Amino acid sequence: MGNKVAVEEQPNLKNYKQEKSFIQNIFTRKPKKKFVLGIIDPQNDFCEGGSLAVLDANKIFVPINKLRYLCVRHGIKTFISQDFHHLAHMSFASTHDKPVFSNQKLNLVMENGDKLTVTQTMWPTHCVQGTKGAEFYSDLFLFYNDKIIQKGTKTNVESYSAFGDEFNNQYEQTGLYSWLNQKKITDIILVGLATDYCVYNTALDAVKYGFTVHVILSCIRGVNPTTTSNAIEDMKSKGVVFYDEIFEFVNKNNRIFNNINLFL
Ligand code: VGL
Ligand code: ZN
Repeated sequence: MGNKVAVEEQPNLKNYKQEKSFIQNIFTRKPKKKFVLGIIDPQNDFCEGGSLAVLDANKIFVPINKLRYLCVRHGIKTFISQDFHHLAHMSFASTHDKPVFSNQKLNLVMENGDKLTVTQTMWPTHCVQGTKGAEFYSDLFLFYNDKIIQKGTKTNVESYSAFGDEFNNQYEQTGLYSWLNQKKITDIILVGLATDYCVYNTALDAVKYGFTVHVILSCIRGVNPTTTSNAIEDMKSKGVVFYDEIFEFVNKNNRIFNNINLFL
């Protein structure tokens, strides 16, 4: 009874103000976020026993599979990038007969005749098209509607980023940008290998294209500790959002998972 009186005695003006701000809020609310999961180069050659094995790479697959399960359940699509080189790729030490992991100046002639000089790390031969090393690591769950993005497919240009080559994607476009754009994606959850090369370059391109990038540290590993921590610092400075583990990511972005209760 007391309650009822109190409600009736509330001045109308207060209700009106509340209602007005509620409606205003709806009209001025930012467009809805739309997430996608991006798994970078989860391939045999970057895992234990591979030709360019990244330390502890195998440990990322348990959390990535959990994340994948959550994403599938909540309608979040996945793209998976695949480093996919020709046997004579310009990044291979064997192509130039140079020491592995050295940096070399290369003169490139592009398909359109452009001549470019680059400094390129000489990698061990890895992820060659048609070999076991280029295939996805068998611990990774694959789904029929995963979008596979192949990169590094041209002999004469490096593409660390899943969007395309090192020259603002002038010489190799993978189609990732138009796929994301068409789906009206706003946010990318980025995981995979390797933190200091392909995850890093994909994140920077994504930021440049206007996406919000979320990186989960338990789901990435780097080639080298120094370049890895530099890459993380640089990504942070450019606005990439970092989380230690999936649990933290899900808690902080709970709305995309329909406010699920998480027990990971
Ligand atoms: C990568 C070096 C060479 C990567 C690919 O996936 O990070 N690193 N090719
Ligand atoms: Zn490569």
